[in-house]
Amino acid sequence: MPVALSPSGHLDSFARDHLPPPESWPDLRLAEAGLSYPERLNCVSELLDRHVTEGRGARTAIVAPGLAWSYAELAAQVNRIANVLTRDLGLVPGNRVLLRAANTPMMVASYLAVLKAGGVAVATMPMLRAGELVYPIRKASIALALCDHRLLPDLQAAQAQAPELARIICWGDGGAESLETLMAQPGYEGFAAAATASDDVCLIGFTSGTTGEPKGTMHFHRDLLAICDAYGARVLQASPDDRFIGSPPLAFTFGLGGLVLFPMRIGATMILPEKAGPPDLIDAIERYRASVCFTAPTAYRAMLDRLDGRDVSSLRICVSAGEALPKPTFEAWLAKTGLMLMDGIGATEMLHIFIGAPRDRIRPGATGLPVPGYEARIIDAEGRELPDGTPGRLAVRGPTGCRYLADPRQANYVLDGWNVTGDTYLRDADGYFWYQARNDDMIVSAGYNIAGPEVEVCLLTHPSVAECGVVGAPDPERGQIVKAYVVLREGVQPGPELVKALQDHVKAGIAPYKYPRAIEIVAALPKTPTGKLQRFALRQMARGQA
Ligand code: 3UK
Repeated sequence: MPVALSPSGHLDSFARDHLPPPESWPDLRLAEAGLSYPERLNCVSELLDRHVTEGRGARTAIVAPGLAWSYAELAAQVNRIANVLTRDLGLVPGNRVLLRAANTPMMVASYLAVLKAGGVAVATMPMLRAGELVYPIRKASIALALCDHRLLPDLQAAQAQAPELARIICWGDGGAESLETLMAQPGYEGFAAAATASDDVCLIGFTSGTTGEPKGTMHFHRDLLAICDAYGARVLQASPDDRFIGSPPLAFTFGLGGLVLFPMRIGATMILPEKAGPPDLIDAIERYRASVCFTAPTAYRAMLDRLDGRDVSSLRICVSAGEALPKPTFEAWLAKTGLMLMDGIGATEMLHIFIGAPRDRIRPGATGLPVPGYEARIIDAEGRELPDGTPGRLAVRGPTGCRYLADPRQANYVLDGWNVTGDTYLRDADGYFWYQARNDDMIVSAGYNIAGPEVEVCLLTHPSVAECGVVGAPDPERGQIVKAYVVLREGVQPGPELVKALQDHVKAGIAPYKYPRAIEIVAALPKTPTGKLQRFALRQMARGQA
């Protein structure tokens, strides 16, 4: 597609200079999606300042342990940080800023301040260690970081290996050089948003690559609004009185959208508990009366066992994404809470969810329908569209799409203007999309194609199973055999009888040739920082290499 960009508002042209070559861009279909944004756009004016100027400044923006900020208070914090960035730290529009913190109010304010000042935010997962921080610093050429002081040591260690990171400013330690001290300077109350173009890059999200180096996905100011105006308005349909909560880190675009952008677009409240593991999440939902929850299917499953005697009746919308939602988890959540989980597939490349169903059109077991504004289809290896009912590669296009930072792998993700996510899906006659597997998660055993996730779904219906992962293990006779790694529920004793019972359970539930010939009981499954099962690590274990 011809890529015609608006005149940039960046002084530092790094982002524009490292966009993919025009021929490998995805089609970006804003008009077709019924979306339009002005040529000059700073998304923070729309997400935050507009609420203050239009008289909603007293509404609650953030609730966290021991703290509540109105929209006006959040705007004031953001202005002070933006002044520190530009006046004390020399930030010019287009500079990248690394952000390192848990999901705290200061993290949200810092993120928004970077965008308001025209910077490019590069948020990093709190659990990343020094070695993993070096790559994004170098790749995105980052000279400045804002960091929660509790997470400083790993960033300092990364800085030793990536000296281009010239300056780290911390908050929370109360020191003379701290962000808070700088923010308190007189004259820092107001800040005019940088006049960025709607298609200037405002964030680089690094994928938690399962193999190879992480990929930096670049997103524009308008993209942050587009996901709110497409998925948020047309599928999620939350209201300004909703109170959003969840577990994904803001460095994962699932968390950024679900916990910050969607609530801010409509002037709703973000709840930011300090900890957000499944037990903490239940505590926080109860304590703060959260009504909209964003987390992964495994977290919903883990919460299920702990819901007895708890009051989560404030919940009305529960979004599940990041991994396939097994139908047994959907059904158990419905039975316990009366709520249908809203499944949705998103990707860092697409910024957020592009297939999902509004609450009144959920079909249990299916991911859903293309989010209005997006198109999706199933293609074969040559890129030809396949008929309904046939599994193939999922391809999507819409207002957002993949733009890797200086990365030849762009050509693998975008084909003919379509974003090809690497997932095997099928579409039914009613237009619903059904997840089958990641393309490389198909197991070929004695000539049969077996989707690992289908076996996982079946195993999860057994009462002894807490979590599981199913992969192919090399086998001299069959090429591969189906091997299941299983985490047992608390109090369940492992043993040969249990293995046999699990195998029989699968044979009774799905075609018997799919049953796991090998089952290994493990204490935990390997996961990415975004909480996804690392099937490649299981495959390595199955090959005896781990
Ligand atoms: C898988 C799903 C089945 C799928 C994400 C919501 O997960 C997100 O982004 P990532 O880049 O991973 C993308 C890949 O994850 N996946 C995600 N959701 C589902 N598979 N059912 C689902 N509901 O393989 C996809 O290609 O980490 C999710 C919003 C923003 C995101 N970045």
